[in-house]
Amino acid sequence: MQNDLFQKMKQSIIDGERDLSVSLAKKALEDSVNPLEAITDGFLPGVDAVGNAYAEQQAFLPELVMAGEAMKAAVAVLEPSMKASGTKREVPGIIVLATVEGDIHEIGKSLVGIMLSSSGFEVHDLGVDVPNSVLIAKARETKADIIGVSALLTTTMIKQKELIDEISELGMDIKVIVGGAPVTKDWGNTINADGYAEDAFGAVKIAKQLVGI
Ligand code: B1M
Repeated sequence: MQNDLFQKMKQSIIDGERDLSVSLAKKALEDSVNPLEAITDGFLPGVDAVGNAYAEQQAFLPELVMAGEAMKAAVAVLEPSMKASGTKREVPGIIVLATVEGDIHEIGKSLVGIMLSSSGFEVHDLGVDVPNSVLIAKARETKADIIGVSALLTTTMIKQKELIDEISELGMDIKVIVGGAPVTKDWGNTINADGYAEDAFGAVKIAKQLVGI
């Protein structure tokens, strides 16, 4: 039953059917399907399939755009109940989050933000295509404990390194977590990131470790 729903979710993303992905997300909520499972086991495989097809030139930019829009719309339906399921308690830490400059991929970064805020963190999500200077200014303004930066392009990952270098030159006492599809643990180590996470769960785990809980 649930597998059938997940299969339909995957296909709605592959077909770029925004209205269908939204109604399937609503159905998941009606049927008490865990919203995060709906994203990771239902919709995400569709995004991966389109991404792979694009890489193999079996799909083209319009399909990528439509898949992205369908995914974003489905996540928007599921987001409130994901947030609601988080236990609100004393804020364990303040996090400034963004996708790096030159990069407009927002879905993964937003998922990380949702998971962090539903785990109690105060999250300032600055959006996409955000210059390092803006991240640093916001971190200072909010007295943040952590900056989280997402990069989805091999050409924009370098901005994560530049951020860490700049923070180190400024002598700021703040941790940096990096993530995004092309980002690896090795890359995180190479650029001296304080943490790397493969997915949104991992980001919460690392953030908790970094603030000592
Ligand atoms: Co783009 N795109 N895209 N794209 N896109 C990729 C990334 C690509 C791999 C597709 C491919 O070729 N197979 C490829 C990059 C290749 C490379 O760099 N080597 C690519 C390309 C080339 C491009 C353009 C250059 C295409 C063009 O214009 N010719 C262009 C770039 C524009 C720009 O940014 N300047 C572009 C544009 C777009 C759209 C706008 C059409 C759309 C984005 C829509 C949107 O976000 N609103 C889009 C999409 C949808 C994709 C794919 C298909 C899916 C990305 C996504 O949302 N994944 C992607 C292929 C793929 O990744 N399979 C692709 C779902 C999301 C939940 O996963 O973002 O990885 P992800 O996040 C995960 C983890 O990575 C991790 O947790 C998240 C949840 O588990 N994570 C973190 C992410 N951030 C983290 C931060 C953390 C910790 C963990 O700590 C802070």
